[in-house]
Amino acid sequence: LSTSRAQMVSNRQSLPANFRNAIAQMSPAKNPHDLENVEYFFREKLRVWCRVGNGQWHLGKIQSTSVDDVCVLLSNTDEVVNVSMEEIFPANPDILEGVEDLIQLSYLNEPSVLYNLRVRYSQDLIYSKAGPVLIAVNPFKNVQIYGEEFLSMYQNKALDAPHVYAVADAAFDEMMREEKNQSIIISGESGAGKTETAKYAMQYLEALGGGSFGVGNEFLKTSCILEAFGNAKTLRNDNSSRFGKLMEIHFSAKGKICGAKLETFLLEKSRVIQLCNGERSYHIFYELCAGAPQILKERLKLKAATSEYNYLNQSKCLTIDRIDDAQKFHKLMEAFDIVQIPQEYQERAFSLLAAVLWLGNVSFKVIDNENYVEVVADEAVTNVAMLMGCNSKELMVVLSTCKLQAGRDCIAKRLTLQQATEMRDSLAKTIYASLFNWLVEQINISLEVGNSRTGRSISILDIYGFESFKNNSFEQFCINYANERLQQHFNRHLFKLEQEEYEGDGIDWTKVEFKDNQECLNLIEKKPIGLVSLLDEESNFPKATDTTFANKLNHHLRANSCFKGGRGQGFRVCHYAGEVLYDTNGFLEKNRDPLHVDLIQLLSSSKCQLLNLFSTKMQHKSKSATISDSMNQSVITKFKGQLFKLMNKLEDTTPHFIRCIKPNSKQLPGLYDENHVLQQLRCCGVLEIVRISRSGYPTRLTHQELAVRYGFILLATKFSQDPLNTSTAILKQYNLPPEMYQVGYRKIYLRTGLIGVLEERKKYVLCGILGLQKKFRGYKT
Ligand code: AD9
Ligand code: MG
Repeated sequence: LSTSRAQMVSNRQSLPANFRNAIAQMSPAKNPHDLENVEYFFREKLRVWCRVGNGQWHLGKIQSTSVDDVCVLLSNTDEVVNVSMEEIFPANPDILEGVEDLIQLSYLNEPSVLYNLRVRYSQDLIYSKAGPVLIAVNPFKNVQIYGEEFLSMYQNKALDAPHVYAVADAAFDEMMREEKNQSIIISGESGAGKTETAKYAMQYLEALGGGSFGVGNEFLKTSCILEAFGNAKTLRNDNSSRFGKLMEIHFSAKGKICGAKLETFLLEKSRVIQLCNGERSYHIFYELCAGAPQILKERLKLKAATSEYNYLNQSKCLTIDRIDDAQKFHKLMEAFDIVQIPQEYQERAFSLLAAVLWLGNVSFKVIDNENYVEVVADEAVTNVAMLMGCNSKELMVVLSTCKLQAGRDCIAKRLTLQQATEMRDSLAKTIYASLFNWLVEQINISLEVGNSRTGRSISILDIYGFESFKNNSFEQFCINYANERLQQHFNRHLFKLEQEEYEGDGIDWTKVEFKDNQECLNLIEKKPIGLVSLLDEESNFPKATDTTFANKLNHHLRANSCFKGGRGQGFRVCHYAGEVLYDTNGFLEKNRDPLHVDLIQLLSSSKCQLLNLFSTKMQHKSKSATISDSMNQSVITKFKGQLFKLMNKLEDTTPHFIRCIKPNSKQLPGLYDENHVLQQLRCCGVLEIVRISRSGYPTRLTHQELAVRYGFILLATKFSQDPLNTSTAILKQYNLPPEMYQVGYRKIYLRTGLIGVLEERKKYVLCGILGLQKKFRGYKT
């Protein structure tokens, strides 16, 4: 090998000057926009991408160049435009149009990646790969690539095109082969298709490892319950999951499913009491109202229309296009039976849902000029009491007063209108969140088959993607924090993979630089001066307000480069996916999420066993909080603990990453909004993978592949039995500089852009041969 490399160094001197220049300047990291040699592209009449006034990318050819800008003839309109050097990138040769794996692209720039995905999307090829990562572009329509036929093709390895089935299959194979736990980590923005993708992955694993595990489709049925109680229509997605979930599926030594475990993260409780215009509360409320049989409706005192409930009517959105809530309710009842929730518990759960709805209609009247209130004794409060199995007088007292300890006595103090409303809403949120957690427990009981833990498992993570809105609050902060952690896991894993591949193939591993997000994680997690610690400290301080919290952050976190202060109550964080401005308004209260002792007592005095159960859990929680550190109870600390547990679990698995992309914000098929896609490619780190690969050798061809594609240039005598020798002979023949490639045992590793050079060289040689042939024929005739 070393002799062949030496030969190549000397051969390089014989390259034409412009060609040599092009290659020499092609070494990575020299130029941020790839087009190191505009002159070369101009002379060779190669296609380039250029961004014109409207921000869109267009293909074209360079007509002339000057110091600062370039004149380009656009291919689609024949228009000539002037663009600056920064807005020009090399386009890939035709043979690389619509490649399955972005890593195959010779030029890994943003317009090329966008175009490649677009070409595939227009042919309903919604899946692509970016090295080890699967990219799934949401089709927003039924694409005929699922179901039994495809399941069996992937199982029999008759198909290997990128697909979520292929990812699940690879995870399964690796688990069986290596006896190592696997994970499938799905991310993407709201509406990008994470939950659907997770369901297809579960469908595949259920088909593969079914058999002994019940009657089949258990996972999909549990998804139906979870979606009814944990999903809602938002402005971004008609079926948006408002919680994160991890489904851990266990397999026997024979590869049969022997149980599963579901874990959920941070349900959005505020949705129960407060809605944005155009959004809905959790599906289950509308499904219950639309689908409950008359007898149940009467028992639950349900009103005829959902619009009569204050918790539902505030957003002026009660239905979803093309969704039949009543039919969904019937599906849910079937799922309840599969999960074996006893009839009486189902009814108790429905009673609590109705109680929550009626709670929203409970009203207060102000009884003195200090704004103190009492509950209006109407059908709303009577129904709540009846549905909760409580005494209505007691309920009214709890909702309008709070008990204060005065020496040995306990006195009741009236609440103001605002305090009473908060108490009422807090009760509604507590009941709903407890019901959700209880359902997750029931699902877990039904999925657990024996105690046969085998160490063979595949965990599927469907977690909220990075969020950056105009107004970002505590929820976005938690979501983005989770994404920072996942991104770090992703980066580290990718680098490990790269390194392993290089080392395994016997080539030099020169350390590839990569952007770690540790600094941002420090900003959030560092003790005692990190965002989480400061938030907890301030939440525990009775006189603190959201403004004092913002001031505290500005004062203590300045030194961290990921922290940027903000005006008033705002602060900005530079996340890996972009800068986000948070508004501290509501942070402290959401983080404290107080459990009122009076409410817990009310629940424990109820005749409803479910409420008794919930109150016992809460009592346990509040007791442990007073015994140890009360900060343990804060929402952010609990979330952080859950995240750490999750990361530890994932560290023990071989990860498989799926990045879901939403092609447009209208949830419509066939619409590919480039800017929207680009923003997500940046956010979910797809361009980061591309960047990582650029730092190394993005193009990898086996020796056989190289011989098939470019070997025609060799004389028959130079073909060797040893594919490695053939490869080096080919590269020598093409006069490629040795610093631009590495020769491994199995593969050839090429630097960015080299494959394009090879293609051009091949064309050049072929033209020469064709010209000769023509001449030869002409001579003969
Ligand atoms: V959220 O963060 O929970 O708000 P997800 O989970 O990323 O979001 P979801 O899976 O719910 O998005 O997908 C949104 C919608 O896109 C679905 O309701 C489907 O209508 C549509 N979708 C997603 N993936 C596919 C698919 N592979 N085939 C067809 C799809 N339609
Ligand atoms: Mg979802």
